[in-house]
Parts: sequence; C-alpha cells; structure tokens
Amino acid sequence: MPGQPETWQSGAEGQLDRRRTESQGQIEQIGGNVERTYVMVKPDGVQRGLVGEVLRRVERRGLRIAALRMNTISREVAEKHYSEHMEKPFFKSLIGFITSGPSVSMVIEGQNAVSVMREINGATNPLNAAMGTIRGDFALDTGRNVVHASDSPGSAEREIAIHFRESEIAAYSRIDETWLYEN
Ligand code: IDP
Ligand code: MG
Repeated sequence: MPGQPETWQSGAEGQLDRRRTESQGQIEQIGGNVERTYVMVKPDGVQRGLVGEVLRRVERRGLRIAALRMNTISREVAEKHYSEHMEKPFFKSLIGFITSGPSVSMVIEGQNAVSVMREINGATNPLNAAMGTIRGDFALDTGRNVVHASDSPGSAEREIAIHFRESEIAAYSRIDETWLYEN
C-alpha cells in the first residue's frame, strides 16, 4: 500500500536495520549506527513557547523527526515513563509537573541519535549545562529543564513504546542525508 511505513527491527547493538516492504521499491539506506530516541518538550517548554526552538535545533543538526504529537500525558503514562525514579524524593513533584499541561512528544532518528540528542539537551541540572545546549541556554532549575531525551538505546526503545504506536512513526529519508553522512 502506498504510504505504508516499512518495518524496523532492533539489531544486535540497538541499531535499526531498515527493512523493505514488498510493496515498496528501493529505500535509501543511511549507513552507520542509525538509532531512534524519544524526545519530549516538557510542559514548561510548551508554556514558554520553546517548541519551535527545540525542533529547530533537532532539525538543523540533521536529525529526522519520525513522530510528533502534542498532548497532556496521563499519570499512568508518566509513572511508566519515569519508573526508574519511583523511589526518588522528587518523583511525586516530577509526575505532577510532567502531567500538568501539554507536552510535545517525538521520535527522533539518525546516526547516534541517542547520544546526539543528550548533547543537544545538555546536563540534567541546567546550572551544569553548557552554553549552546537547550538547558544551558533556556533553563535555570533541574525541575524545570525544558526537555527530555532517552539516555540509552534500550531506554529509547522502552520509552518510544510507552508513547507511540509503531503505526504513528513515519519512515522516510531526509533529502540531505546523503550529504550529512559519509556512509
Ligand atoms: P535526565 O532528564 O537528564 O535524563 P534524570 O536524572 O533521568 O535526568 O531525571 C529525570 C528528570 O527528573 C529530570 O530531567 C528532572 O526534570 C527531574 N529531576 C532529576 N533530578 C531532580 C532533582 O534533584 N530535583 C528535581 N527534579 C529532578
Ligand atoms: Mg533520564
């Protein structure tokens, strides 16, 4: 069927191998360690009008937006997303904050997308975040640090599955990918 996304499969090291559906012709391959990561503009970023700023930084770096949605996430989704922090003293306020208003969820793809997105966001505590990172440029407080990005390919797979159905993730290539990557 035209427009039907090809399937993706996790490889040995969290890599993604692009597969072809029977219906589609040759799909442009990008080589290297192609990864997916989950990124969120948190409610403070939305309220402060930083959605475009975040998307601009992701796009200009060359990463591909594969899925994008605005919604107010439920307590259930938030608790699953941040389950590793369940025992932390900030857990309750974190869940309250992240469910307090609309946030923007996305799946971002590209070579080494997981570590590249962590670098784009900057350190968790904005006071330690380098200038030029989102948190270093736009935030002052760990509890209001504007953005989220998965911390490993394993976390990315888990978080993407919490927030998106596979059918919501678009499969395509950016036209500039042949110039972004050597292989
Ligand atoms: P990360 O977002 O950089 O991966 P994590 O340590 O996984 O950082 O923490 C998840 C989120 O929880 C942070 O982005 C921040 O919003 C919040 N958080 C982490 N540590 C604290 C804290 O000490 N006080 C308040 N909020 C915190
Ligand atoms: Mg984290």
